[in-house]
Amino acid sequence: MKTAFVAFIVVAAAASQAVTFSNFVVGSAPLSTGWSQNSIGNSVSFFFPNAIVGDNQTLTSGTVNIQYDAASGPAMIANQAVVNLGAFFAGTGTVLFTELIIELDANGNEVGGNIGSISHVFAPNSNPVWSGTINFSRQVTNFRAKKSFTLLAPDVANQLDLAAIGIVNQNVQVVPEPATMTALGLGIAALLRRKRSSK
Ligand SMILES: [Ca+2]
Repeated sequence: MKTAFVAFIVVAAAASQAVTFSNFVVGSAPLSTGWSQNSIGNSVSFFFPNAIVGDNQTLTSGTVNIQYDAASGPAMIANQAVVNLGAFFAGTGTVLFTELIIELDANGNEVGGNIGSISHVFAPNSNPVWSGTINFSRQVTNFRAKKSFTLLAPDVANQLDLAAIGIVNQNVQVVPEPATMTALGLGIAALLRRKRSSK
């Protein structure tokens, strides 16, 4: 009975671990036109129906930039972000990706330099799907992610040249603040004491 009660408290604490994603800034048209995002739990995904350059497209090169803020949630801290990307490319098609992570203070101002960064190039013959992990140089409760995609597909005659963004997904890893673990432990101990004395 006591074990079930403690397990319930731990599950309730775990259920509140959602990261909040906000302040999305996405550009630029026409490649970013029609963009959307979807966030579930600690994960955010972006969709770009018009992020394509190359043969028979409006542009043969262009950029898409994504910026958003993330908050780790009550009593949690973020220490890592995993990037999952997919791209379509043919002929000369190339997609250059970079991302920077910057800590934010309580007012949403950027503080210090980058606490993490990563980059990747999708080029002819490379795998169309890629994942990378950004380990933060320090644990933070609020941060800003800045992603940049440069799409290039200069025309070469008699071949299909295209570059497009497919999957853009990010998973933020959060862990309990050390102080919270202590408080949670003390809270459980207090509840158990109260339960015991009320019998
Ligand atoms: Ca061509």
